[in-house]
Amino acid sequence: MRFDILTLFPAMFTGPLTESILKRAQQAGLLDVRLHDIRAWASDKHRTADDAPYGGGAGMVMKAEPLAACIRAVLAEEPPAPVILMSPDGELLTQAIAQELARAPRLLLVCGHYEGLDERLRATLITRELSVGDYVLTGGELAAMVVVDAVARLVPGVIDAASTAEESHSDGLLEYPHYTRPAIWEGLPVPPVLVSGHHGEVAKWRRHERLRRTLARRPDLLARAYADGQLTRADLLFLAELGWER
Ligand code: 21W
Repeated sequence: MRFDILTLFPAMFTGPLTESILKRAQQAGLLDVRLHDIRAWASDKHRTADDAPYGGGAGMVMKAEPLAACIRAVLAEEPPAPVILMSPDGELLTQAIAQELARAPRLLLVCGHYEGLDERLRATLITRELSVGDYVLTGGELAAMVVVDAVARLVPGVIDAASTAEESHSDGLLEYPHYTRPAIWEGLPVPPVLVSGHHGEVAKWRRHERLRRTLARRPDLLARAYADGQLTRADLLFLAELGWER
Protein backbone atom coordinates (compact mmCIF):
# COMPACT_ATOMS: atom_id res chain seq x y z
CA MET A 1 0.00 0.00 0.00
CA ARG A 2 1.21 3.46 -0.87
CA PHE A 3 0.85 6.71 1.06
CA ASP A 4 1.68 10.09 -0.43
CA ILE A 5 1.99 12.73 2.28
CA LEU A 6 1.88 16.40 1.31
CA THR A 7 3.37 18.64 3.96
CA LEU A 8 5.36 21.79 4.63
CA PHE A 9 7.38 19.81 7.19
CA PRO A 10 8.51 16.47 5.70
CA ALA A 11 11.25 16.10 8.34
CA MET A 12 8.55 15.61 11.02
CA PHE A 13 7.86 12.15 9.58
CA THR A 14 11.32 10.61 9.70
CA GLY A 15 11.14 9.35 13.31
CA PRO A 16 7.87 7.37 13.12
CA LEU A 17 8.62 6.01 9.65
CA THR A 18 12.15 4.84 10.37
CA GLU A 19 11.45 2.79 13.51
CA SER A 20 9.79 -0.45 14.45
CA ILE A 21 6.85 -1.86 12.49
CA LEU A 22 6.53 0.89 9.86
CA LYS A 23 10.25 0.61 9.09
CA ARG A 24 10.04 -3.17 8.70
CA ALA A 25 6.90 -2.94 6.53
CA GLN A 26 8.67 -0.54 4.16
CA GLN A 27 11.75 -2.76 4.00
CA ALA A 28 9.49 -5.73 3.21
CA GLY A 29 7.87 -3.79 0.34
CA LEU A 30 4.42 -3.91 1.98
CA LEU A 31 4.36 -0.18 2.57
CA ASP A 32 5.58 2.68 0.40
CA VAL A 33 5.45 6.11 2.06
CA ARG A 34 6.41 9.11 -0.08
CA LEU A 35 6.81 12.58 1.35
CA HIS A 36 6.15 15.65 -0.77
CA ASP A 37 7.30 19.12 0.25
CA ILE A 38 4.48 21.51 -0.67
CA ARG A 39 6.91 24.44 -0.61
CA ALA A 40 8.78 22.93 -3.58
CA TRP A 41 5.65 23.75 -5.65
CA ALA A 42 5.64 27.46 -4.79
CA SER A 43 6.61 29.45 -7.85
CA ASP A 44 7.87 32.74 -6.37
CA LYS A 45 11.46 33.29 -5.30
CA HIS A 46 10.55 33.25 -1.58
CA ARG A 47 8.70 29.92 -2.00
CA THR A 48 5.61 31.38 -0.32
CA ALA A 49 3.08 28.75 0.77
CA ASP A 50 0.87 30.90 3.02
CA ASP A 51 -0.66 34.36 3.05
CA ALA A 52 -2.88 36.64 5.16
CA PRO A 53 -6.64 35.88 5.18
CA TYR A 54 -9.00 37.95 3.04
CA GLY A 55 -11.32 39.84 5.36
CA GLY A 56 -8.66 40.08 8.03
CA GLY A 57 -8.10 38.13 11.22
CA ALA A 58 -5.30 36.34 12.99
CA GLY A 59 -3.01 33.72 11.50
CA MET A 60 -2.10 32.68 7.99
CA VAL A 61 -3.88 30.65 5.31
CA MET A 62 -2.27 28.04 3.07
CA LYS A 63 -2.29 29.33 -0.49
CA ALA A 64 -4.24 27.43 -3.14
CA GLU A 65 -1.70 27.41 -6.01
CA PRO A 66 1.31 25.59 -4.49
CA LEU A 67 -0.85 22.97 -2.76
CA ALA A 68 -3.00 22.44 -5.88
CA ALA A 69 0.10 22.01 -8.06
CA CYS A 70 1.53 19.50 -5.60
CA ILE A 71 -1.74 17.52 -5.34
CA ARG A 72 -2.14 17.42 -9.15
CA ALA A 73 1.44 16.27 -9.73
CA VAL A 74 1.09 13.45 -7.19
CA LEU A 75 -2.40 12.46 -8.43
CA ALA A 76 -1.02 12.16 -11.98
CA GLU A 77 0.66 8.92 -10.88
CA GLU A 78 -1.08 5.55 -10.57
CA PRO A 79 -3.04 4.08 -8.88
CA PRO A 80 -5.85 6.61 -8.30
CA ALA A 81 -6.20 7.76 -4.69
CA PRO A 82 -8.61 9.74 -2.52
CA VAL A 83 -7.28 13.14 -1.46
CA ILE A 84 -7.68 13.23 2.31
CA LEU A 85 -7.21 16.47 4.20
CA MET A 86 -6.14 16.17 7.83
CA SER A 87 -8.39 18.72 9.52
CA PRO A 88 -9.82 19.43 12.99
CA ASP A 89 -13.17 19.90 11.18
CA GLY A 90 -13.01 16.41 9.61
CA GLU A 91 -14.84 13.17 10.29
CA LEU A 92 -13.46 11.49 13.45
CA LEU A 93 -11.10 8.62 12.65
CA THR A 94 -12.41 5.27 13.89
CA GLN A 95 -11.20 1.67 13.52
CA ALA A 96 -13.98 1.14 10.95
CA ILE A 97 -12.62 4.03 8.86
CA ALA A 98 -9.07 2.67 9.20
CA GLN A 99 -10.34 -0.70 7.92
CA GLU A 100 -12.07 0.98 4.99
CA LEU A 101 -8.95 3.01 4.12
CA ALA A 102 -6.73 -0.09 4.32
CA ARG A 103 -8.61 -1.56 1.32
CA ALA A 104 -7.40 1.27 -0.96
CA PRO A 105 -4.16 0.73 -2.89
CA ARG A 106 -3.07 4.31 -2.25
CA LEU A 107 -3.98 7.29 -0.05
CA LEU A 108 -2.98 10.90 -0.50
CA LEU A 109 -2.80 12.71 2.86
CA VAL A 110 -2.70 16.51 2.90
CA CYS A 111 -1.35 18.13 6.06
CA GLY A 112 -2.64 21.62 6.74
CA HIS A 113 -0.76 24.07 8.87
CA TYR A 114 -1.52 27.57 10.14
CA GLU A 115 -5.21 28.50 10.46
CA GLY A 116 -6.23 26.35 7.55
CA LEU A 117 -6.17 26.24 3.78
CA ASP A 118 -7.89 28.26 1.10
CA GLU A 119 -11.50 27.02 1.03
CA ARG A 120 -11.45 26.68 -2.77
CA LEU A 121 -9.12 23.67 -2.41
CA ARG A 122 -11.88 21.91 -0.49
CA ALA A 123 -14.33 22.59 -3.29
CA THR A 124 -12.02 21.23 -5.99
CA LEU A 125 -9.35 18.74 -4.98
CA ILE A 126 -10.11 17.47 -1.46
CA THR A 127 -12.34 14.36 -1.39
CA ARG A 128 -12.45 13.63 2.35
CA GLU A 129 -11.46 15.26 5.66
CA LEU A 130 -10.30 13.38 8.74
CA SER A 131 -9.73 14.47 12.33
CA VAL A 132 -7.96 12.30 14.90
CA GLY A 133 -9.81 13.70 17.90
CA ASP A 134 -11.41 16.70 19.54
CA TYR A 135 -8.29 18.52 20.66
CA VAL A 136 -6.13 21.08 18.90
CA LEU A 137 -2.80 20.22 17.26
CA THR A 138 -0.35 22.63 15.63
CA GLY A 139 -0.83 21.04 12.22
CA GLY A 140 -1.95 17.94 10.34
CA GLU A 141 1.41 16.14 10.41
CA LEU A 142 1.00 14.18 13.65
CA ALA A 143 -2.57 13.36 12.63
CA ALA A 144 -1.34 12.00 9.27
CA MET A 145 1.14 9.80 11.12
CA VAL A 146 -1.73 8.44 13.20
CA VAL A 147 -3.62 7.57 9.99
CA VAL A 148 -0.56 5.90 8.42
CA ASP A 149 0.04 3.88 11.59
CA ALA A 150 -3.59 2.80 12.10
CA VAL A 151 -4.06 1.89 8.42
CA ALA A 152 -0.64 0.32 7.71
CA ARG A 153 -0.95 -2.22 10.53
CA LEU A 154 -4.13 -3.52 8.83
CA VAL A 155 -2.31 -4.21 5.55
CA PRO A 156 -1.87 -8.00 5.29
CA GLY A 157 1.62 -9.05 6.43
CA VAL A 158 2.51 -5.86 8.32
CA ILE A 159 1.72 -7.40 11.71
CA ASP A 160 0.74 -10.86 12.95
CA ALA A 161 -2.60 -11.70 11.29
CA ALA A 162 -4.05 -13.08 14.57
CA SER A 163 -3.92 -9.64 16.21
CA THR A 164 -5.95 -7.82 13.56
CA ALA A 165 -8.33 -10.76 12.93
CA GLU A 166 -9.40 -10.55 16.58
CA GLU A 167 -10.13 -6.81 16.18
CA SER A 168 -12.20 -7.16 13.03
CA HIS A 169 -14.77 -9.44 14.70
CA SER A 170 -14.33 -7.60 17.96
CA ASP A 171 -17.26 -7.38 20.36
CA GLY A 172 -16.38 -3.77 21.16
CA LEU A 173 -15.35 -4.37 24.79
CA LEU A 174 -12.12 -3.22 26.42
CA GLU A 175 -9.26 -5.72 26.89
CA TYR A 176 -8.78 -7.92 29.96
CA PRO A 177 -5.68 -7.24 32.13
CA HIS A 178 -2.40 -8.95 31.16
CA TYR A 179 0.32 -10.33 33.44
CA THR A 180 3.71 -11.89 32.91
CA ARG A 181 6.54 -13.06 35.19
CA PRO A 182 7.46 -12.65 38.01
CA ALA A 183 4.48 -14.19 39.87
CA ILE A 184 4.87 -11.59 42.63
CA TRP A 185 6.18 -8.11 41.81
CA GLU A 186 6.70 -5.54 44.59
CA GLY A 187 4.34 -7.56 46.74
CA LEU A 188 1.64 -7.68 44.06
CA PRO A 189 0.62 -11.21 43.03
CA VAL A 190 -0.79 -12.34 39.68
CA PRO A 191 -4.50 -13.29 40.03
CA PRO A 192 -4.40 -16.97 41.12
CA VAL A 193 -6.92 -18.09 38.45
CA LEU A 194 -4.34 -17.27 35.73
CA VAL A 195 -1.81 -19.72 37.19
CA SER A 196 -4.44 -22.35 38.05
CA GLY A 197 -4.32 -24.06 34.64
CA HIS A 198 -8.15 -24.11 34.42
CA HIS A 199 -8.70 -22.77 30.90
CA GLY A 200 -12.46 -22.45 31.35
CA GLU A 201 -12.03 -20.45 34.55
CA VAL A 202 -9.39 -18.25 32.90
CA ALA A 203 -11.74 -17.48 29.99
CA LYS A 204 -14.61 -16.66 32.37
CA TRP A 205 -12.36 -14.41 34.52
CA ARG A 206 -11.11 -12.57 31.43
CA ARG A 207 -14.63 -12.02 30.13
CA HIS A 208 -15.72 -10.67 33.52
CA GLU A 209 -12.72 -8.34 33.71
CA ARG A 210 -13.50 -7.03 30.23
CA LEU A 211 -17.12 -6.34 31.20
CA ARG A 212 -16.09 -4.77 34.54
CA ARG A 213 -13.55 -2.49 32.88
CA THR A 214 -15.81 -1.45 30.03
CA LEU A 215 -18.59 -0.58 32.50
CA ALA A 216 -16.21 1.46 34.67
CA ARG A 217 -14.33 3.28 31.91
CA ARG A 218 -16.42 3.24 28.74
CA PRO A 219 -20.11 2.72 29.50
CA ASP A 220 -20.79 4.11 26.00
CA LEU A 221 -19.04 1.06 24.50
CA LEU A 222 -21.03 -1.29 26.71
CA ALA A 223 -24.32 0.23 25.53
CA ARG A 224 -23.13 -0.17 21.92
CA ALA A 225 -22.07 -3.81 22.48
CA TYR A 226 -25.51 -4.50 23.97
CA ALA A 227 -27.33 -2.78 21.09
CA ASP A 228 -25.20 -4.79 18.63
CA GLY A 229 -26.17 -8.07 20.32
CA GLN A 230 -22.60 -8.78 21.42
CA LEU A 231 -23.53 -9.60 25.03
CA THR A 232 -24.56 -13.12 26.13
CA ARG A 233 -27.15 -13.96 28.81
CA ALA A 234 -24.22 -14.76 31.16
CA ASP A 235 -22.70 -11.35 30.40
CA LEU A 236 -25.99 -9.63 31.24
CA LEU A 237 -26.32 -11.55 34.51
CA PHE A 238 -22.80 -10.57 35.52
CA LEU A 239 -23.39 -6.92 34.55
CA ALA A 240 -26.62 -6.92 36.60
CA GLU A 241 -24.53 -8.02 39.63
CA LEU A 242 -22.30 -5.00 38.98
CA GLY A 243 -25.35 -2.76 39.01
CA TRP A 244 -25.45 -2.00 35.28
CA GLU A 245 -28.74 -0.42 34.14
CA ARG A 246 -29.39 -0.98 30.46
C1 21W B 1 -5.68 23.74 14.56
C2 21W B 1 -5.69 24.03 12.20
C3 21W B 1 -6.68 24.69 14.69
C4 21W B 1 -6.70 24.99 12.31
C5 21W B 1 -11.74 28.96 14.55
C6 21W B 1 -11.00 29.83 13.76
C7 21W B 1 -5.50 17.99 11.45
C8 21W B 1 -6.06 18.29 13.67
C9 21W B 1 -5.43 18.87 12.52
C10 21W B 1 -5.17 23.43 13.32
C11 21W B 1 -7.18 25.32 13.56
C12 21W B 1 -6.55 17.00 13.42
C13 21W B 1 -9.67 28.60 14.84
C14 21W B 1 -7.35 16.72 15.56
C15 21W B 1 -6.26 18.79 15.02
C16 21W B 1 -4.80 20.19 12.32
C17 21W B 1 -4.12 22.39 13.19
C18 21W B 1 -8.23 26.33 13.66
C19 21W B 1 -8.44 27.99 15.34
N1 21W B 1 -10.84 28.21 15.21
N2 21W B 1 -7.20 16.21 14.34
N3 21W B 1 -9.71 29.56 14.01
N4 21W B 1 -6.91 17.96 15.88
N5 21W B 1 -4.68 21.03 13.34
N6 21W B 1 -7.72 27.50 14.26
O1 21W B 1 -5.88 19.88 15.39
O2 21W B 1 -4.41 20.54 11.23
S1 21W B 1 -6.26 16.54 11.79
